[in-house]
Amino acid sequence: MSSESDGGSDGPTKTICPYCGVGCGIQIAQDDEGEVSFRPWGDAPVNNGSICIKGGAATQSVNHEDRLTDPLIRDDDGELREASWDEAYDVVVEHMERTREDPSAQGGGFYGCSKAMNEENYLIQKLARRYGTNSVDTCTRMCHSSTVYALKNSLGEGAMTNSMADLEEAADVFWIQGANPGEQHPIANSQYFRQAVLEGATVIQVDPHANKTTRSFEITETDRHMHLQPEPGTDIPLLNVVLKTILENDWVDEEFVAERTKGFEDLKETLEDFDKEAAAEEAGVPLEDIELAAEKYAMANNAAIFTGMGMSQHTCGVDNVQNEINLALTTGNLGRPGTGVNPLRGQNNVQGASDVGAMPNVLPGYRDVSDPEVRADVEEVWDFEIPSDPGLTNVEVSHEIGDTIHGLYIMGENPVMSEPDTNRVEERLEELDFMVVQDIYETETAEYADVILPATSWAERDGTVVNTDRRTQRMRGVDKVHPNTKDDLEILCDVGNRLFGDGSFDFDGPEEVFEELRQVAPIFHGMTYDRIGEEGIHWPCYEPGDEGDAYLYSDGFTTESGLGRIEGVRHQPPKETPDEEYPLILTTGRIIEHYNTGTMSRRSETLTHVEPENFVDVHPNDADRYGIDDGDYVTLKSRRGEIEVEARVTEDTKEGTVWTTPHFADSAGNRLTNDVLDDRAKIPEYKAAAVEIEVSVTANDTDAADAPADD
Ligand SMILES: Nc1nc2c(c(=O)[nH]1)N[C@H]1C(S)=C(S)[C@@H](COP(=O)(O)OP(=O)(O)OC[C@H]3O[C@@H](n4cnc5c(=O)[nH]c(N)nc54)[C@H](O)[C@@H]3O)O[C@H]1N2
Ligand SMILES: Nc1nc2c(c(=O)[nH]1)N[C@H]1C(S)=C(S)[C@@H](COP(=O)(O)OP(=O)(O)OC[C@H]3O[C@@H](n4cnc5c(=O)[nH]c(N)nc54)[C@H](O)[C@@H]3O)O[C@H]1N2
Ligand code: SF4
Ligand SMILES: [Mo]
Repeated sequence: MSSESDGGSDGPTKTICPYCGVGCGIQIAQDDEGEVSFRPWGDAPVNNGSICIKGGAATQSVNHEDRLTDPLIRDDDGELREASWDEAYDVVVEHMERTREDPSAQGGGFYGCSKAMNEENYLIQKLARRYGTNSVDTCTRMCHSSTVYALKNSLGEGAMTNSMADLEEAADVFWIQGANPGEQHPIANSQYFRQAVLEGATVIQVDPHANKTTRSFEITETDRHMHLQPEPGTDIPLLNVVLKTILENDWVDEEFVAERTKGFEDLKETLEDFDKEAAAEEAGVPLEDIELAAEKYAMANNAAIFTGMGMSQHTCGVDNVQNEINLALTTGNLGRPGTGVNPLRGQNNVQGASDVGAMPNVLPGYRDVSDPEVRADVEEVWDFEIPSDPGLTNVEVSHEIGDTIHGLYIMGENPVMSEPDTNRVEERLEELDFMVVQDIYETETAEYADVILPATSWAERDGTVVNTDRRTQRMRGVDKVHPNTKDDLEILCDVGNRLFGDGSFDFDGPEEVFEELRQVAPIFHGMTYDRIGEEGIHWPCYEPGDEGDAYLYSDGFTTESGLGRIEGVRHQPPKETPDEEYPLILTTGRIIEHYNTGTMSRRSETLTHVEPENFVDVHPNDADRYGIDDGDYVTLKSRRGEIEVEARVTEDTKEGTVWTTPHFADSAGNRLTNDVLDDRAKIPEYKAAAVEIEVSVTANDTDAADAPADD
């Protein structure tokens, strides 16, 4: 099913960068040996030919010698051996049938892949539902599920309210809280936001850690911009100070609040006895700085909020984002160009994977699976009964292993590194009866798999993806690098046909799958492959003439009442806060060179050359306190595990807060993180855990030049 027609050595092929949700267009070429290389795409719609370090290096991991080339089966002795596809499928089907019949089981869990195409995520959710469960999910759960919950609940749609281009044109304040676009969405930052800033826009960054966003706008070097550095997990008190300052100074947009919102009285009540001084102290930010930031936001003609993992990945993630919504609604900063509450989406297709229904509570197009009318509508097309109870989220599935979950089908996720509390995840995976991993490499998770199915990579196949501002774009592939790999789409159809044999998975290529998606998901109904073309189309696109909306809510919100919902929220500290034994707060974040669990970026020569290993940022005062010099190796220990990493002594981080990344296998931040969830969105608290720190190898030690021993 790889696109022989589009690829080969006939010339570069236009596709989309496989890393982040900005959705930059790139070209790829292939030589006679099958090696794939990068070419710029000069007039690509999102990026006009610009590219960040990851986009330019993306093909390196495609050619890497670690690529899976053939199906692998684990024998009884625990060893993996190569097998034919038929043999591998037989094992998969036999186990899946057995698990389904187990009366104590919920039927197993399915993980979709935010690196795979819309069509493939559509198929895995259809496979799960045909199999008898709604327990299908993707990494969106660990990412922006809390943001989506709050946005959907209070405004109507779970996506960015505005698009990058209209923000560039119209916003005069960018309020960036818990997001680092300078590293995580570099082209959005350099191409769109930077342009606006050059033309006079102000940036207010709220982040415990200084980073490339801070530096790219020279935030600390002018009076125009501000960097507020709160302690992790204190965003609610900080934003409540902002909101109370706005109320006290009559900076509320009364007309907007009266006509387009509800719940303002509730906010007023919440803030009535609220003590601004105490809250600012709790956040560790001078009160006058927060007040000044509030004034800058409230005085803007158009102010846009950007929200990221620093807000979403807390047990109070939904409330964190609700408070940002409160800020936008109270000041009338919604429903116009240059405004809104904007989650820059993470992976190249995390938006699309959710849009096409790889979520436990919704069918394609965000249609409620528990609504009998919705199910009946989709059943007309699918011709099988859809289970009515919402399924488990991926982290809940993981928690249920050994109890009600006995089998996992993982298409392109790496939970051993990406879920919180790695040591427990590994113990649970040992308890599974059966796990199939479908990936492009033998990942840390694949070490626990019974069957490993080798997929083609993004560069070798066709399909569509949705970027952060809802632009649906086509990806096109070159020839397979390894002949015995298969597209995710083909694998899912083969498994579906073998399991059910009823025609539900008879598709001849991605366009046929997309045609079915259009029938069941109204937001895609007006799109076809031809219309998407090279420019892409934003959803919602209900009818063939629709161009999609550049920004949402110009006339009203899509909540039931048509009003935007304001709701006062109160501080809920992280579930684990520092104490005598574990005196520091650890938070985790990303760096520009590496990507999530690093399976791809660690297999890129360029990226590993720039950043070969993990590190922890420690404030100079903490370094003094614990006797740490820059370059020492330190042991970071939480109640759940420990890692050894290089210490970087820097004022980038706040005193009392240490900062590391989730990217490196031997020292991944998730050995330490706390596996507690937001009640509603079920997102883990990746951004706050209590730790202690101790020098293990000093920089002066001659051994220190080498990587640390694993003791
Ligand atoms: N280079 C690169 N780009 C990526 C990725 C990658 O791994 N590498 N991953 C992609 C994915 S999947 C996603 S979801 C996005 C994520 O993009 P971002 O949302 O930018 O991700 P993070 O770096 O995890 O977190 C953002 C910031 O939150 C800050 N933070 C930590 N705790 C708190 C807190 O309590 N409050 C506040 N206000 N801030 C806090 C961190 O210091 C960090 O600077 O990036 C995507 N793009
Ligand atoms: N401590 C901490 N942990 C975090 C976070 C954090 O900020 N801090 N962030 C969380 C967030 S936002 C996210 S999104 C998750 C990410 O969690 P994961 O989704 O588990 O991590 P990735 O590394 O993106 O995994 C993608 C997998 O897909 C495989 N893959 C790539 N292309 C293909 C393909 O075409 N087909 C198939 N079948 N497989 C493919 C890759 O090899 C890799 O194994 O991590 C979460 N974990
Ligand atoms: S900004 Fe994102 S999509 Fe664009 S090249 Fe960089 S990683 Fe790829
Ligand atoms: Mo993410």
